[in-house]
Amino acid sequence: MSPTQQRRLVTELPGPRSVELMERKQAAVAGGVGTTMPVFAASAGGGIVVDVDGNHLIDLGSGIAVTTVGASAPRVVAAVTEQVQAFTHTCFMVTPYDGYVAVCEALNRLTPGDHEKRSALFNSGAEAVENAVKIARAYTGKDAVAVFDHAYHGRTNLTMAMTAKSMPYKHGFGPFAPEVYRAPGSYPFKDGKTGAEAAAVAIDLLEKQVGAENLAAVVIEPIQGEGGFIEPADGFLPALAAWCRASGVVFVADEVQTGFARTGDMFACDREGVVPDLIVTAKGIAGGLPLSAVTGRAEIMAAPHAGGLGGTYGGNPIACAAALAAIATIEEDGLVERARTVQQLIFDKIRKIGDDRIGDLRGRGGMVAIELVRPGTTEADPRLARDVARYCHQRGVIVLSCGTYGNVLRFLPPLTITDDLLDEAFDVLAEAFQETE
Ligand code: PLZ
Repeated sequence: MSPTQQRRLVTELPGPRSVELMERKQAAVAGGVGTTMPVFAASAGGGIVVDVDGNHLIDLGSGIAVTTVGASAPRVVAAVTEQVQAFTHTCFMVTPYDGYVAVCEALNRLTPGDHEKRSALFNSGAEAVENAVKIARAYTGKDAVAVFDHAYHGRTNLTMAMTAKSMPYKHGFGPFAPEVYRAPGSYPFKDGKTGAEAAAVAIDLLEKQVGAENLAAVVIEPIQGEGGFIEPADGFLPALAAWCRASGVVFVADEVQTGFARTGDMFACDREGVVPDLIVTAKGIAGGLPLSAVTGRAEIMAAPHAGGLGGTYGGNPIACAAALAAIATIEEDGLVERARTVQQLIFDKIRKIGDDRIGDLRGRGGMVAIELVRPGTTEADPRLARDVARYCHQRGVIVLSCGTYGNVLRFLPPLTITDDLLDEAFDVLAEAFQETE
């Protein structure tokens, strides 16, 4: 049952129960596992997270872009309940079940391009990225993988190598997987380049420093997530995809964060008609249950030998039931369109703030960010980002920061949030700018 869709604070944040749980966390949970807010959740749904003290917080984070359909979407709750009563697990590699096949059919239908496709299911975004690299290597017989500045692809060993930022993701955790090369991307706010110009720089680097004949895959987030919600200039992705196609390099879109209606298209690649060879999905795919996938051209997906792909839990039946229900919710409730409305609403509210420390307002759909800078420059102001986020947190609005320089505030609400809640959340943000030096 969805909580009352209203912000309501009944204690200071964190309240006494959260404080108590935080103490238990410190005594029991490894210190390496951080939290954005010291507030423990009791229930969540729509655009609200209710904490253990009864505070109702407005959710502008969706648990990092996961609960696009809400954290207790009715269809998801019903489908999961039904599946959990039937069976929780058999292992698809032992005795398969139809939910897995149905999710693959849905992915093959929904992802960009009308070529013949196949899919394989995994548990986390990082695991799926790793498998996309395995598949691209098996198909091309080549080793090298190209990624970009500000990229985020996960925390496993290979994906740490692919992720750009050292602290906190990589620091002290090496050595990292070899044959990963990093190219400059497109960052219009900072590089002032057109998409074609930025692509030419990246392609030149890859040709000269790696060589297409050594390159198995180019892996790219169509809008970078953790790295700062960086939306490449128009033409960058199509130019890169075209170069890959002409050079025998597998073009892999990491749509873990951007996928499933988040950006106002079913997938972010759709906007410019980019058709990736492989697309990696997770997060928004299953309404909060752990599921991820690699979907791609049938001939590429066929490259690994039988038994070469898998994992005990990959495509768990409960997660698959949730995914089918989440996808039905997105399609039947028009959440792609809703994401565009959400973008308009957020853009309008932020433009009204009119603070010259907001250097850039960017993003698409329900994936919007502001980059905070010293007025008139592109110089990062991470302290302001931290203070504004803290102000919002204390008033019951969950906002997340991101960016290589920690100076980006990102807004990615569940697409089931009401207009009223959005309006109120961005009033709090406006207040935060007024109150923060
Ligand atoms: N690719 C584009 O955004 C996960 C990371 C949170 P997993 N982003 C949130 C954190 O601090 O760990 C992400 C992503 C993109 C891959 C991943 C990895 O997905 O499900 O976290 O493994």
